[in-house]
Amino acid sequence: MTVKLTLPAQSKMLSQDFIYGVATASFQIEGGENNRLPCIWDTFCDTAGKVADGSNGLIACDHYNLWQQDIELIESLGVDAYRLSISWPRVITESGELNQQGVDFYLDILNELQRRNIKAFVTLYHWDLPQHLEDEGGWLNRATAYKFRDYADLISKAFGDRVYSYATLNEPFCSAFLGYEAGIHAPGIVGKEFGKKAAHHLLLAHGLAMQVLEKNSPNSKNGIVLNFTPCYPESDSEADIKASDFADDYFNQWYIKPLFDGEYPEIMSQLPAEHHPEVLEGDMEIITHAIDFLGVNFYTRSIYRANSDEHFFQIDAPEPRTDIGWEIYPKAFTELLVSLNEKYSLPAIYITENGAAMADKLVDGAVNDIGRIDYYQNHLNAVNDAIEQGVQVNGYFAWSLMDNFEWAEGYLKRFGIVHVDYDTQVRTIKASGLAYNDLITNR
Ligand code: GCO
Repeated sequence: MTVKLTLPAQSKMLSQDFIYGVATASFQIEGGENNRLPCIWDTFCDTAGKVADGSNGLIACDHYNLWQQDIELIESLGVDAYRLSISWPRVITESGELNQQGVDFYLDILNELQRRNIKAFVTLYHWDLPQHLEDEGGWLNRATAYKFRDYADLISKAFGDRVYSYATLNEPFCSAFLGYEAGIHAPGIVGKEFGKKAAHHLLLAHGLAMQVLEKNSPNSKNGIVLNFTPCYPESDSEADIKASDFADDYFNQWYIKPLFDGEYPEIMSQLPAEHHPEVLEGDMEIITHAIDFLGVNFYTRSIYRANSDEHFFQIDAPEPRTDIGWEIYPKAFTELLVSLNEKYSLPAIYITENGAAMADKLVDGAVNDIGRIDYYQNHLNAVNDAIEQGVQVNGYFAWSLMDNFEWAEGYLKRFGIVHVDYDTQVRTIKASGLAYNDLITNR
């Protein structure tokens, strides 16, 4: 049985220079922990009750050892690009020098990608902060932003011209809010007074890293990856609309508005002073450094109602939902892209992540994940609709290349277009991976 992914015949997404890729992140796939310094996710995993299945990243997909076959796998999918992240604690020593063994691991990968004509989209920070920096306050410590700049400087010099695109950060919302406010991601700090402070240091880190990337890697496309969960009101009531707008500023616009407008959303004035970030003179100038692209990650939307105690109340996600409980609502993807394009003067966009967790079953050596194919079909259409409405999207990355460590969910949720058997490390391309390959190769 073949299920196809299709796009309208005249779609820009069928042109040869539209970039299709697959994405992963270091901690989620690599394993090989003994060859690097500990990071905040190692500590988080070792803390009882934090990760749903009590697992860790010690082995993960064993990509540290299996990277050659994984690159063959990527090539077999027919994609133009591979988005990977660099493990900061693998490439930088505690005293701030390059760790050559770790650098060589990535150089081998980058060289192999180049040899196979696959563009490397490198993310410098996908959440695996070295633990020794967390011990100094992590993203609540302004100095971490400068440590990140130094790391970006050393590693971009070491990589030379092998990288097609650098993203400074992946989803600073998750690092700041989930890590330092809600506490459901590493380092697990809880408190409303922390989230926006961490966010500011992350955005500062981004701007500082942009400065060194511009110098060291002027020919790559340098930018940032943000995630968006568009906010919708439960009803047309003024109160619900106000609640949903507040949530949108708090969760989404907070991370993009400073990049383009040099200021935080106006709701700052409604937050208690103790929750405000410390913004020093010149910070916003650094943060507004021009970017060559904006990476957009999209999975779902959320719905809000007014609430008398808080600014908003998020209601349960309606059906249909993916296996991780996120509503499937592709229309929000189109509306998001169109609205960002209206609000900000954006550079080109890459969809750097989009995909779905499904309760896959490997039967007779195959995974017939038609639910995931359906998700991809509807979301590819949603991107195409946005392009037709004038949004410049230059590429699309499926999250993820393969099943991997899904953060607080451990290995329970599968996002891959390739199945991973964690006992044997055997990879099996799912029906969605075959459909993706068919779409790309038959453009
Ligand atoms: C993300 C994360 C990924 C997740 C994916 C599904 O950038 O949100 O980068 O690491 O695995 O989003 O939750």
